[in-house]
Amino acid sequence: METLTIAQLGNPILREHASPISAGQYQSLAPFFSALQKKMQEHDGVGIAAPQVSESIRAFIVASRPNPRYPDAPLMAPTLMLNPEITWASDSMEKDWEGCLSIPGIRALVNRHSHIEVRYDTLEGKEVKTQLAGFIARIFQHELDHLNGLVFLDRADKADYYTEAEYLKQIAQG
Ligand code: K3U
Ligand code: ZN
Repeated sequence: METLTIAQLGNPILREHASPISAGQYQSLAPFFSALQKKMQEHDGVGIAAPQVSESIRAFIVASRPNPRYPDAPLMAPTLMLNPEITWASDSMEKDWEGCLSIPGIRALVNRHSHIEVRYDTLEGKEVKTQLAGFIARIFQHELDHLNGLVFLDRADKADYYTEAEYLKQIAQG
């Protein structure tokens, strides 16, 4: 497996609509998904989508953990989600801070559905239907956007774009 590189904002791969994966391909992609997870962990991310490493296929990993911004975030082991979809979304929305491995050094406030119902396939081909809330729902929506050619800045007000330095000065450290 070639070393994976994270595509940065401006790379047209991030603007593509990623292709569904046929169930027959799942197992043959296992080495790629292992490398994808390693890449996410190397960069300390809580998620990563296949198009971010230039594979335009409908797959991502979600891996929540408590962190300074989201101290109550549940611990969720890295979970691979294939052909994921939102099947229901709450009317209630929440604004909170996001970052992106493809847009280093920038943070923004993004409005997301607070509760969602989703479906996805596992690597073994089993369908999972579940409800997500809070930070995990936020990560899922952020990653699903990557499969549809969107980045978090597309959903933020320009007045809510912060550099990492200003975010740390004004927001994270009061
Ligand atoms: O902003 C980041 C973060 C890391 C740990 C805890 C809290 C925030 C790093 S960026 C990140 O993990 C993205 C990963 C991406 F870009 F590949 F999708 C996921 C993400 C972070 C924050 C909110 C929603 C999604
Ligand atoms: Zn991202």
